[in-house]
This record gives sequence, structure tokens and C-alpha cells, in this order.
Amino acid sequence: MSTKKERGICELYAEDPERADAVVFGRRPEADRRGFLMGAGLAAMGAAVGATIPFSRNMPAGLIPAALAETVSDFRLEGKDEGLVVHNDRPVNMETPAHLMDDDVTPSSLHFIRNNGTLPEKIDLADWRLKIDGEVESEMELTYDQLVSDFEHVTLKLQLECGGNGRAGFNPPPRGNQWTVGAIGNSEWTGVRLSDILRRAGLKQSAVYTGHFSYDEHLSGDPDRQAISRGGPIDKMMDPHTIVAFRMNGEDIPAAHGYPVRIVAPGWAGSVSQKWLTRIWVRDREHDGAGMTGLSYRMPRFPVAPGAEVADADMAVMGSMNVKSVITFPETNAEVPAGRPFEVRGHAWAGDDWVTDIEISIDYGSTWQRAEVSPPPNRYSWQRWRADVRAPSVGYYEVWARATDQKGRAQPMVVPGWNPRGYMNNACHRIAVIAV
Ligand SMILES: Nc1nc2c(c(=O)[nH]1)N[C@H]1C(S)=C(S)[C@@H](COP(=O)(O)O)O[C@H]1N2
Ligand SMILES: [Mo]
Repeated sequence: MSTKKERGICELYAEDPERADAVVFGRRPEADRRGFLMGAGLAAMGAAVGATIPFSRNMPAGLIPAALAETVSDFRLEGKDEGLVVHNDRPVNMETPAHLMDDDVTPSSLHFIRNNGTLPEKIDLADWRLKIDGEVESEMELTYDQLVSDFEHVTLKLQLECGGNGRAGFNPPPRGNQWTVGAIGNSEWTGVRLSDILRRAGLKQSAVYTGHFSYDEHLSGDPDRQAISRGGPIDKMMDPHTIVAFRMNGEDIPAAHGYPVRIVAPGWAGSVSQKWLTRIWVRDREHDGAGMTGLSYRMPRFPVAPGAEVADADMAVMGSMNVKSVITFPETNAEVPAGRPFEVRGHAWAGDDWVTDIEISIDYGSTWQRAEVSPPPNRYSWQRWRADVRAPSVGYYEVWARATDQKGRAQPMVVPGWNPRGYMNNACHRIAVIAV
């Protein structure tokens, strides 16, 4: 089993300069290694270092550009809060620490980012098209203006959680970003219902699945490979909460989150929510694009031992995410008053389902106290919960939170079923507090 993690640019240069060059410069694999920067790569590179590069022809292959040779922790992305944790800078992957997830509606500056490929350069709205083809009565190609003016708008607060959120809890560690709790956000998205678009195109009887395509490129630079191309069963795509979004929190969607248009299919692994969307291929079978096959976004059909090899045939595509919660206040390691109540709060969500109960423990799960849980402002939003908690004496405590959905399924205390890629860890979140 591979335990390879995705890496920051310095590590990548140390281990695989050729691939690192391709990542930084967009050099095609078949190009010679004398260091020529390709047109778009050169422009991007110039933008990244803040100047044109007069001697770019002389730049040796495999040389980490000094301007980019900062550590990953120095990496900054415009519009993003400096408190986000950077797992990787190429592709960009950042998560939100629990205490920065306290807002009911996640500001764009605090929403986690998960990219598999390149970050597309500014896309011109005049050139943008959305193609709908495959198992439809009439293929369509929508311009941006048509998308925005031809269909009813909806604005919804929607949970978007990476399928690998919590991966860091699994042992042995599966490859991929070592997300802790923060690959989840709940921003307000405006767009049109995907179902309205699919109805306009007319679904054939044979339509069972979608396949999504976008502008971002595979890190190898190979134009024939997709960075990611997932999709979902028609029922999920026809749900009125699955939208083709063009605004995030009332503004154009930021570049990193899919400008100008993305899918938001809330409650399922975030990878179903294609960013920089260009095409929806309606299919007569489960889609088989990048991220649909092998071990990607698939779970074993039966429990497996940690570290086990699982045959592809024994894996099935993930559907809804599961019940989960996060403690957003206080921040872990905060001081709280001993003997007097202090507020504990956070959010909870449950994929396609919803949360009915939250319980809090400060004695390692021996006793539990009920928290108040608010109904979601709309379906598929996360839900606010809060409780007044009292630490009986001075000392070190842990606050644990456990959510239960309307079907009676609760979060496990320990990391649930190990799986080869480390998906769906919904173990209880816990924080430390010091009562003084
Ligand atoms: N085109 C494209 N869409 C994509 C991805 C990507 O790499 N490329 N990553 C997916 C994954 S794995 C997740 S979890 C979500 C993350 O969305 P965010 O970056 O807006 O938080 O986008 C999904 N959509
Ligand atoms: Mo993801």
C-alpha cells in the first residue's frame, strides 16, 4: 500500500524535479528538459514571481524558482485568511482550523480549498460555455448569459465536505491530503437547479449518471488527462438542492472555488461538485472519469482490516457523507472559568440527512449532556448547536461532541472503518480546555 502524501513544492523538487517543473511551468512531458517555459506556463510563472522573466530560456530544468522556494507554511493565496492550514501549494489544498469555522455561513476567505490539478487562469465569461450532451433529447450549449437569465435562481447555504475530511485520523495513513477536521464549509451559493437544466435538455430513459468536466488541467500537463471528472446518479443530480452555482456568498465565485461556474451537490463527497465547469455528460452507466474508478472515492463493500489491500471489484462509489460535528468555540486549549458555566458551540451535519441531537461530554464519554440544536436554515445547510458546560474544578478537560442524525445514527468515538484512501472519518471532534 502506498503511503505517499501529496507534497509542497520544495519536497516535490527534491524528489521529482521533472514532475515539479511540469507542475510549476506547465511543461508538456514530451518537451525537452532544457528549461523552456511554455507560453501559458511562462505567463503564470511571471505572474507568480511578480515580473516577466527575461532569461527564461536559460532557466535550468528542475531548478526551484527562488521566488517560489518559500516553505509551504509561507504560502499565501489572495483572498484567503492567513489562519488556514496549507497542506499543499501545488495543487492548492488548504483547510480551516475548527475555531475559524464558527460562522453560520462560511466566508469565502475561510472556506477550505481542494484542488487536484492546476488552478485555471482567469476565464473570460464571453468564452465560457456549458455543454450538456449524452443521454439527452437535445444537446445544449449554454452561454453564461443564458445560464443566468434562462433559469430560476436559488440561493442556499450548503455544506461542502471533502470525502477525505478526517483522513489524518486513519492508521496506517492512506495517501492524500492529511485533512484533520477542516475540509468542510457551509457558504451561501447562488445558481440554478441542475434539474432545471437537465429537464430543458430532456433526459432519455437511458440516463442514469452524470460525468462532469472542467477547465483545470492534470498536473502532468497532459491535455488528454483530466485533473478530476466525477459525477453522480441522476436522482442526486435531479435533487432541487443540487445546483449549478455562479455566486458564492453574494459575489462572483473566487478563482480557487471554481469561477465562473461550478456544481454544488451538497452532502456528498465534495469531488462531485465540479469547479470551473464546462460540460455535463449524461451517461447510460456509472461515469468512469478521473476519480470514479479504482480506489478513488470508493469504499470497501464490507469492513476491512487496517492496511488491507482491497480489490477494485470489492469497492463501491461513495454516496452521502455521514453524520458529523465540529466544536468551533472555544478554541482548543482555551482557558475557561472553573465552577461556572461557559459556552461551547459548533455545527453539525449529516450528508443527505440531518442532525437531531448533539451531546457533550467533559469526562471522556462517561456522562453526556444534551446541547441545543437549531434546525437548518434550509436543507443541506449545517446546523448550529450550543451548550452551557461547567467544569467542576480547576484542571485539564476535554470537550467531546457527538451528533446523531434523524435515523438514529451517531458519530463513533473512535475512527471508523479503515479504508484504502481514508474517506468518511466521522469520529467525534474533541478539544482541550483549561479550567482556571
Ligand atoms: N474542476 C475541479 N473541481 C473540483 C476539484 C478539482 O480539483 N477540480 N476538487 C473537488 C474536491 S475533491 C472537493 S473536496 C471540492 C472542494 O471545493 P472547494 O475547493 O471550493 O472547497 O471541489 C471539487 N471540485
Ligand atoms: Mo475532496
